Amino acid sequence: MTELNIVYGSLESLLPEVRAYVTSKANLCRPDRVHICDGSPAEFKLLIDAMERTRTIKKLDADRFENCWLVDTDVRDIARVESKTFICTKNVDDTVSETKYGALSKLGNWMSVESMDFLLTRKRFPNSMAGRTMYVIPFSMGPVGSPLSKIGIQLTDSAYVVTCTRIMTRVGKPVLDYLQSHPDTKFIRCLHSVGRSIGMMMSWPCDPDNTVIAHFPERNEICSYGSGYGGNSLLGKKCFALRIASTLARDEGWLAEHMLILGITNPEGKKKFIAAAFPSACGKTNLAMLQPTIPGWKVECVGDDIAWMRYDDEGNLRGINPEAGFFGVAPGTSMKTNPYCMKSLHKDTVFTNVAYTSDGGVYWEGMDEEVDLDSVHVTSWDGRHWTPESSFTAAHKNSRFCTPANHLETIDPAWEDPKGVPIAAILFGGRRPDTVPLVFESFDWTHGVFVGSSMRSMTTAASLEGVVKRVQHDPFAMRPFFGYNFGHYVQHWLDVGKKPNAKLPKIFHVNWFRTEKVPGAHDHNKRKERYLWPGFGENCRVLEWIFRRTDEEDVAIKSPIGYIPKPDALSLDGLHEPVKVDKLFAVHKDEWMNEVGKIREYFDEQIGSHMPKEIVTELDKLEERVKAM
Ligand code: OXD
Ligand code: MN
Repeated sequence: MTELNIVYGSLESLLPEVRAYVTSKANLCRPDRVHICDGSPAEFKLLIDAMERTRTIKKLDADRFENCWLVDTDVRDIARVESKTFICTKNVDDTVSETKYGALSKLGNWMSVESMDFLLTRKRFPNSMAGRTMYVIPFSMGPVGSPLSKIGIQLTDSAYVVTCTRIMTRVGKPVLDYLQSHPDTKFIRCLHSVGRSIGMMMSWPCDPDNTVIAHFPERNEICSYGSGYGGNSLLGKKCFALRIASTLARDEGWLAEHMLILGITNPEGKKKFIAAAFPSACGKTNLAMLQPTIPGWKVECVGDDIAWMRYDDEGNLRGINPEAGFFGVAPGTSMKTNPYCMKSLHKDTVFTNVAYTSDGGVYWEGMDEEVDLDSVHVTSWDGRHWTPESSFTAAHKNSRFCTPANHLETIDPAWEDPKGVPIAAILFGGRRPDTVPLVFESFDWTHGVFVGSSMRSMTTAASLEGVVKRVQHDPFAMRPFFGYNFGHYVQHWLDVGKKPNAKLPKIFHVNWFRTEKVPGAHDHNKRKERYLWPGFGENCRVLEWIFRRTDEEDVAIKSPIGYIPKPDALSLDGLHEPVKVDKLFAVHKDEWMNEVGKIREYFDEQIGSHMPKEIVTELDKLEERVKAM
């Protein structure tokens, strides 16, 4: 064991258990230096200096962007890598359901604890931090000290990861102080290294061929090697707040979900909170920050990606946003689609893989109103001169902004309430060009759990793999984030609904993305489609209907798939263009028979006997109702 070279902070500020963790991992990864993070401005300066030295980071024009930075990654390290992400448990069944016909599990990858330990401690991590600094980040997911919050200690050799974690979580001194005064607190161990890359001065070291992201729920540990990007490296986010937290939630009787939380207030001043699950890059951030177009309504944001929800003593399901910032997809974000977000991106923000303009600003696809492309040169995220005629995109499709939540004008006053906010409705949704109406309400909790289990959506660029646009199953929008066997997860949702005295939220499904064929239009023989619903700020019309339904207003009629708005119940006054309500809400027998078939095939192949009987019964009942149409 060698003496650690502590260059910032002191080992004494750490609890003995934390100190032992740091020491053992430092002895494995062999960093040159150890820095114990306190979250201070002085530390921020050191991080920026370190990244400027390696040319990792570029400062944006200070007149327009106060303390804003741009980072470009290695072109091979640009998204989450699902095939290299594993859950390691003693028994396979604890992680994945029984698949049929030898099919690979699409709901998580299992590896034995022993094999993964061998790989990590013998092949990946030894000396992986040589030449670099190991940062020790004490962080809290959720407000420090809230009964709904959890603590993590992340070790990383990436100053970029520290900088983003300072935005995305609560870090440093308050967490250390909390641990000192609550020495029995369990913490999640999070080890991250960008890996052994050639040349220590590389601006974006990574080891893509050997990347592995491992979770050990039985010992509350995460180990991530080889990637510095997003959910692969900001371990508080997907690895902790979803995969590990979902297993904690199963054991402790709560829910950790891939959901935004918003507060919505009607013109009479009545407020409710709604949680909504959509797959990655399907508009959670835009919905959470929505600017309503109907007069008198207000929407405020509690969180845009993750919700932790737990019953209080009165039986209300209360939710917190465990994060402290937004790590949102940049392309498509504009003054038109998300004005509040755009305004908050001018301060304390780190942009990753967006394009750079010659006047020191940023550009991405969709920002055409904001940037005068005639007067600036644009350099694409991968360093090429870009013009609107270029055959490649200026920003990477999965480029991101990382910005503090409290800079948002519409951040909800209760967003850091340690008790959380009471959830009145849960929405599931995806990108569905056909079949699925704009909104429907489930008949009851069990049916709602079935609706979540059978979600399908078009793929997006948030994952490195499977980028081709096709509709895939994405139950609960959690497909890449389950910490345990999906069949058990569904059972847990059913059990949550059976809690005595529970005031259960109503469950809905929404689809902003239904299209129709443009008559006569052909584009290289491809079908040309247009959206049937304007989306964005107009989605408040759907939220209004949901709000009224949570008050049991008589504004719904029964359809074979759930309750839909009565004719005229959806407020359409003031829409710029008329919408085709019939097409938006049509439930076609042939499409739904096909849907039932796809869901059955998927349940059968992927979940088999692990699927709770109640959910299979819901599928049978749906089929009967559709057949009877
Ligand atoms: C995210 C994702 O980064 O879901 O939030 O991929
Ligand atoms: Mn997400």
